[in-house]
Amino acid sequence: MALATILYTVGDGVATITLNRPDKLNAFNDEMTAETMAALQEAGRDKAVRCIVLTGSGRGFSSGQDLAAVAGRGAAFSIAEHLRHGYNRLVLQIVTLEKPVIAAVNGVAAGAGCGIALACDLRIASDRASFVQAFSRVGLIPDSGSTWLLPRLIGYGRAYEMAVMADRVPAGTAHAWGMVNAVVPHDQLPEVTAAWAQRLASGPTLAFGLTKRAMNKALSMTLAEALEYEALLQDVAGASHDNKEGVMAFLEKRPPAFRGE
Ligand code: LHQ
Repeated sequence: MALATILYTVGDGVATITLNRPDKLNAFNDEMTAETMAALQEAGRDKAVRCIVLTGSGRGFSSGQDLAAVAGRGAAFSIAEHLRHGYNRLVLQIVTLEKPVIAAVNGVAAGAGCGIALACDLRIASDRASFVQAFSRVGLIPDSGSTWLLPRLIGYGRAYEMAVMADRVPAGTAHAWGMVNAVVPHDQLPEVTAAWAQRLASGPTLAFGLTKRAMNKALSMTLAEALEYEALLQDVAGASHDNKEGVMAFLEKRPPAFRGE
């Protein structure tokens, strides 16, 4: 892939997508949205990839929509169409990609950048990171999944506070509120992320993917429906190489050698 706005690397089962417009704190223009979607599609297709890391270059994770890029588009510009063709697809792509996606939040995550971090399965934050629902600062409502994702992660009261106050929530508070899985010293973010990603990439990828599907669906199901869906998907996981290998490894008192299938 010839890329202008992101970096894409694959190694040891992990694909790393680095948003790479550091002068703008990795604000999304149309090209960066398209390249990120293409990279996620490639990571989804590539059997060698069993975990994806999304991070930013420089001092930001992403400042959301590049406001300069949309400012001059005139009255014919439809935000709804912009969302449908861009962030909505990107967020759904992350949530439906059946491999673990880690956001390594290296700095500020604002607006759509915050929504995209929330769409990832796990968030590891630098102690310099912060989260801002910046939308109301520019007279907008939260988008990029924030109205759905944020109340589920931190509850309505805190989510609404973030939306209407639009203050920066520092990494420590985000952790206390359940928005991030871990906070690490800034210079340790790459190595801690690599350790988590390595562990996930050597795990039972099929089961991890089905877990993601089941948990996301269960959020809008009754308990009875979720139990039945678990039963259906457990049949699929139960027919996998990794289920047989996991059981054998347990009985033989050795570590499992999962293949991700
Ligand atoms: C930026 C941006 C940015 C351009 C920093 N754009 N340049 C969907 C559909 C359609 C329309 C609208 O929106 C959406 C969804 C959204 O995402 S709406 C929310 C858009 N994002 C924002 O409103 C956040 C704007 N940025 C900020 O509030 C601050 O930059 C934050 C709080 C993120 C960081 O503050 P600082 O650490 O103080 O950095 P800074 O403000 O000095 O920014 C550094 C540079 O990055 C600066 O450029 P310069 O040439 O002056 O050095 C900024 O202009 C540029 N930049 N965000 N979104």
